[in-house]
Amino acid sequence: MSGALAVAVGMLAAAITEVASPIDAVGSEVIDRAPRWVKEWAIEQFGTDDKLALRIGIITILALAALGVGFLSAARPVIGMAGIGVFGVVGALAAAHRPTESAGAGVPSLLGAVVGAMVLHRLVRQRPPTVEYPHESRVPLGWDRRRFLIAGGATAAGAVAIGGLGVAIERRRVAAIREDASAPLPTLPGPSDDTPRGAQVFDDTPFITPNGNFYRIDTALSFPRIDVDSWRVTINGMVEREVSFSYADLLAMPQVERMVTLCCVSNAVGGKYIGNAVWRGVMLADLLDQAGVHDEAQQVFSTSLDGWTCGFPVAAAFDGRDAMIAVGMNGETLPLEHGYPARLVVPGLYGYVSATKWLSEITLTDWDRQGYWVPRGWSRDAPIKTQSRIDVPRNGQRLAAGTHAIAGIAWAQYRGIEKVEVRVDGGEWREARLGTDVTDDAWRQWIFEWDAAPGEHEIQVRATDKNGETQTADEASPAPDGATGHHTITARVE
Ligand SMILES: Nc1nc2c(c(=O)[nH]1)N[C@H]1C(S)=C(S)[C@@H](COP(=O)(O)O)O[C@H]1N2
Ligand SMILES: [Mo]
Repeated sequence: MSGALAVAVGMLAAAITEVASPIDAVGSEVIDRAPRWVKEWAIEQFGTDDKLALRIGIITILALAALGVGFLSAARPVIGMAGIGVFGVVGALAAAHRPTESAGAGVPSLLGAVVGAMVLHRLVRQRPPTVEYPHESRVPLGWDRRRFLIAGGATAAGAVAIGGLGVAIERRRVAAIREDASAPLPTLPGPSDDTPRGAQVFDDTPFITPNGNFYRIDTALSFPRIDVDSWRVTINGMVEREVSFSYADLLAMPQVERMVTLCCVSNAVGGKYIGNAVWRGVMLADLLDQAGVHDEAQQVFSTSLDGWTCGFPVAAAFDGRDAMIAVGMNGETLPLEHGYPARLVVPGLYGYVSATKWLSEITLTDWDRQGYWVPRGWSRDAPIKTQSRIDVPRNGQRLAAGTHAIAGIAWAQYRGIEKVEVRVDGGEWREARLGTDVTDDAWRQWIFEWDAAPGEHEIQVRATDKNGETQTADEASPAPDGATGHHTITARVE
């Protein structure tokens, strides 16, 4: 209970002073240090809920440790206080070590530990001395026990109340950012997020992914501190002149809208970490030209408000593809989850090398600097691989014999999709009908009419890009540069 109070006080102090909460700081350190397979496993197990799972994990470990320490401290209170102290120091070190926090961020954890230790000290002092009684009865002395329980209960209640207050303050902070983010963007002529005619050829997967359903992948446990009025994105490094732009600057510049399908490198074959949106913003090349990029620059390296980094070749900013700093998504202001106030979107590159959310800085540099995921075993260069997915029928679905649609999506951003083929039970590859070719940077839907005979059937799909390259059948896991293989499902026809 003293441990819980310690954590709660730490969280409250962190919320009040707007530094990373001790739990999130430890969580972020865990995320940064965990080996690649642990992260992949976590993403696979918990998907986008991996952050919640991690928080619950940390709190569970803390609770178990507190229980253990609690038992030991019944005999020797010093152990309890030392235990709380150790956790306080771990929390403090984790918080102070975050790339966006100063040493002061450790204070809440230490404060929490001091309060926890003091309360523990008082609690154990109230306990009856552990002496042998000359009685046969094992019933302890009534009033002492009751007082201990009351004091313990009060401590637990205090921990819950203080922890709750900490959570409430953090909620208010996020609500204030969301309030800013709800200001509408200046209007652009023409429709923005209407589904182009003929692009939607089956119902189950919307051609344009609604913002609320768009996958979310990032290392952030809480949203970074964002004050849109003072926010700026700076372009520096190997440039003629450092330039920086405020949010109002970006909104006042010529805006473009581009449909781009974003995809995570950790998307397994058939996975759901992919989404298609109409992004609105300012062309990156125009902004880089204002800074004047030096010839020796190799990498467009970007940093987020929470210290996350990534980088892609300078060529990708100037080869004509629609790389942009986006401020809008599907006709709305860029949602907080997807990088408000601004993020990078680069067609054809996986998100982990290009799509920095909560953008803060763009540095033109060489390849010596490594983005967040590169030293963690992921490739420096990461063009999106040509892939396809079956969305209808669902894997294992039971169907009545007769005609059924097999349908799904295929993508090869920046190259474009030329052809999609379907194969049943290892037979001939047969061409599917494709939805409208809206842009090479977005996925294409496809549909295939299947005459289903009774039995269990294996269905596979493969796509060919506009360079004439057909996706490989070789199965590879997401690391280090994207999964390959044919998405394969089974259907039972009765
Ligand atoms: N600040 C920040 N930006 C980030 C990341 C991150 O961890 N932190 N993850 C990247 C990865 S791996 C992907 S796939 C995309 C996902 O963008 P989304 O969450 O908007 O779908 O964001 C990228 N931008
Ligand atoms: Mo990703």
